[in-house]
Amino acid sequence: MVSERELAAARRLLAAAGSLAALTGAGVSAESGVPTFRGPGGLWRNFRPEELATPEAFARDPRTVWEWYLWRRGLIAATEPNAGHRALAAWEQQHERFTLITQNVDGLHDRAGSRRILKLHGDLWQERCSGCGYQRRNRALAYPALPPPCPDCGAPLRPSVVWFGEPLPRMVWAEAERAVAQADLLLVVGTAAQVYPAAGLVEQARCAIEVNPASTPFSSRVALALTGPAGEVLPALLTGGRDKITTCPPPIPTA
Ligand code: BJW
Ligand code: ZN
Repeated sequence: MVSERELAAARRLLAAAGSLAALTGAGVSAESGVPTFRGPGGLWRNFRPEELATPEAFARDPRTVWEWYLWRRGLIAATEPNAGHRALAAWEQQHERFTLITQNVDGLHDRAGSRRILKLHGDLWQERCSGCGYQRRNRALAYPALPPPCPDCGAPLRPSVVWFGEPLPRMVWAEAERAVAQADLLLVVGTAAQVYPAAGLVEQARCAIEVNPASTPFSSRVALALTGPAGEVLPALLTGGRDKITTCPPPIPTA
């Protein structure tokens, strides 16, 4: 768990930061009841998420891939944003120079009230045609036939998310890199930081604080690794007291 000393050090870094960026991953939604990708609970009908989140899987078996996404839509539709999402949304309202970058496709940051969100891996509630340029937002939890056909050309629709081997949306990625380059501090929240290029943003940060109950490849390289759940740590950090200025220190060795 996070000590008062660590929280105070993190608050000092936040107070010193003129501009802030946050990179979130599946862990920020874990306390809402959304399963993460890796680790316990990551399996669905004996499939590993990594096996389904690929263009090859969709080409081979679009029905199974759609069933997985519709199952996730149903599960997410029944959840609510948690205190971690809300703390980030509140921070955005109070600070001009803040950029939220997420790898999540669940829409919980939107529902918590965040307005400017760079979605690196797309959106589960957006669909696009695998043939023509047709796109639509859709909250459907079931379809008469899978994969659903494009109303314009009849080709299979697909979830508008980024699968392994696919490029990230170019403008979104460019904005995320710019935001991290300009930020005095990057909060890295609830990501195993194993998927690139998103994880590479942590390497580009001038100074970073990690919020995660488990350690990641970056835990020993960030200025502070706050070992706890986002729903507890973010409210304590972002809505807590403000201390005096400091500059980014070298990493604090973990006990
Ligand atoms: C808590 C918590 C609590 C729990 N509070 N925390 C460089 C090196 C090696 C490989 C590559 C490389 N560059 C690219 C690659 C290939 C590949 C890749 O990264 N592979 C690695 C796995 C090795 N990357 C790609 O293919 C990317 N595309 C690309 O590079 O394109 C290049 C290209 C250019 C031009 C033309 C063509 C291609 C695309 C990656 C797309 C990833 N997509 C997915 C699916 C999205 C749709 C969907 O949701 O279905 O994105 S995979 C999945 O992983 C999803 C996630 O966004 C992403 C990251 O996962 P995340 O968020 O880190 O979740 P978990 O589960 O791993 O971790 C959860 C964490 O939360 C844990 O640490 C817990 O401890 C923590 N936690 N409770 C806080 N309460
Ligand atoms: Zn079409």
